[in-house]
Amino acid sequence: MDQLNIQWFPGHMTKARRMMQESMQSVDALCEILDARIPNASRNPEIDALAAGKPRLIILNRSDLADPAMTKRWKQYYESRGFAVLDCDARSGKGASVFAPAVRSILADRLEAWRGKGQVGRKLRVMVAGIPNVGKSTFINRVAGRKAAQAGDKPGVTRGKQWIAVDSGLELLDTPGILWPKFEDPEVGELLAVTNAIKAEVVDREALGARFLSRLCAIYPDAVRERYKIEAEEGENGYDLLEKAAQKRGFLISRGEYDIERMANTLLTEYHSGKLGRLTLETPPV
Ligand SMILES: Nc1nc2c(ncn2[C@@H]2O[C@H](COP(=O)(O)OP(=O)(O)OP(=O)(O)O)[C@@H](O)[C@H]2O)c(=O)[nH]1
Ligand SMILES: [Mg+2]
Repeated sequence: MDQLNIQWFPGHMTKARRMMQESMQSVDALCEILDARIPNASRNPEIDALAAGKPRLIILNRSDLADPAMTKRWKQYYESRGFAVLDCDARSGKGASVFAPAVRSILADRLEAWRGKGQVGRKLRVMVAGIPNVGKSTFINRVAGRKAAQAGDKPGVTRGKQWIAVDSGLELLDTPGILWPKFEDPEVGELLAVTNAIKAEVVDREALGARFLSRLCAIYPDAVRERYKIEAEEGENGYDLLEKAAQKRGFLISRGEYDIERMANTLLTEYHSGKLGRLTLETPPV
């Protein structure tokens, strides 16, 4: 099956990228929110340049939908590369309470220096950045303990920047989700589309579902068997698998013809809502 060539870098992202570059000067640290199911594909390759040497923190969000053992491995992987890493389920708020203390610990030297200069009331400012729809605004609301930023389950909800006070000494900058001009590896585009970081309208959902079902059969055959009652046989491609699953679900169009597009959409929706279980799609390099 051919790989999908998904690209999505609309004008509002170019604008947001520029705004973030400019705002970097006025923040003390950068907090990068990743999707714990795709901790590599959800990392913006431009983020190091954006961070401009500022202290960093990585949040593995949507940990409720990711395989806990894999989240642990990814956490260790990024820690071994010098990052402070937290895992979080921003929807329920699990993991959010340790964020503010973690920021203060990373920036302890700066706080100390400010104290030395008599700047006792000075606030720490942290930019929260990440791919579209990863949960940045939901995370900020959890950390702040109130609904200050607008959130919603589609990419592109946050359009401008917004400062949100967490407490008297910490402010967070909510930013629009951004991607980058080109996905060098087409698989990255597919993983971003599967996790709803890419607007559904720019994606061939049937082709994406077919490729995704093939991938799941290879890495999580038990989860597929349990949910869709199918098994991948030698020589079957993703469309064959979608058809078998559509048949099991009774998605009949006419005699002997099954609705594989409906099945593709069902699969993608069910994966996103966690109905297949907690499945992580990437393994950390060893
Ligand atoms: N299951 C689960 N859902 C989450 C989690 N965090 C956020 N969500 C959901 O993901 C959707 C997107 O959340 P937002 O906070 O709007 O995401 P965002 O990164 O601000 O998105 P943009 O502003 O569009 O870039 C919402 O429906 C949230 O409820 C999480 O940890 N687990
Ligand atoms: Mg947002």
